[in-house]
Amino acid sequence: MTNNKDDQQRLDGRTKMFINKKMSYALRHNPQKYGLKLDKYGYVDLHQFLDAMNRVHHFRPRLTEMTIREIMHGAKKQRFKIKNGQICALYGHSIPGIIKHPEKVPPKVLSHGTARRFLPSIEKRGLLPMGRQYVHLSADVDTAEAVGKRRDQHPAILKFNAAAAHKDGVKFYYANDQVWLVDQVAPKYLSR
Ligand code: HQG
Repeated sequence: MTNNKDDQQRLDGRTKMFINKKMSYALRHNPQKYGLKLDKYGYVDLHQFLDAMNRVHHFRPRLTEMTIREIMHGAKKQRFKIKNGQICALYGHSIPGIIKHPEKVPPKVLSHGTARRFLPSIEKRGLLPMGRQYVHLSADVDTAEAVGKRRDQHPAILKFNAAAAHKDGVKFYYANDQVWLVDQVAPKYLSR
């Protein structure tokens, strides 16, 4: 690990966002492009990850563990986790092999923020993972609102009766304190 305080101070918001995006891309969507292989929990060796990121993107100054930790701590969303010299994305995966997440008992109610234009389809088919491995749910309405605003200025916030679904045997996976994952959500558990 390089102690690179000066390098960090030079990192502006745009650079941090760029690094964040590339980290998400590598750890959620296309590790292959970086010559990386995630384990079944989505983890990869941190040093291999840093080498790959630097090789592909030619970061100057070089991307270090300290910079990544700084970005992670400063971010509003907890997207990544570093543990035992490995790093993973906590949610959002779209790679072919299913990534396993810890199963947990959910809060009684979860929320899902979405675009109003998707509602007719969601009312009919329920929530589906679409391009990702899992449906993503928010622990609170503010988070759901922020998620929905990515696609609609006035998003629809759906209430998911997680307690009823859990009782019926639906499995819930924990990503972080704000984000929960399920395989899909039947329309009967959803309300406005
Ligand atoms: C919608 C970001 C039509 C669903 C966010 C959503 C989150 C349907 C979109 C995380 C549907 C999928 C995930 C159906 C679901 N018919 N539309 N039957 N079922 N949809 O991006 O939940 O910033 O894959 O409502 O903040 O929006 O990247 O999922 O609008 O936490 O860290 O299909 O990604 O996090 O969109 O977002 P997404 P999401 P980051």
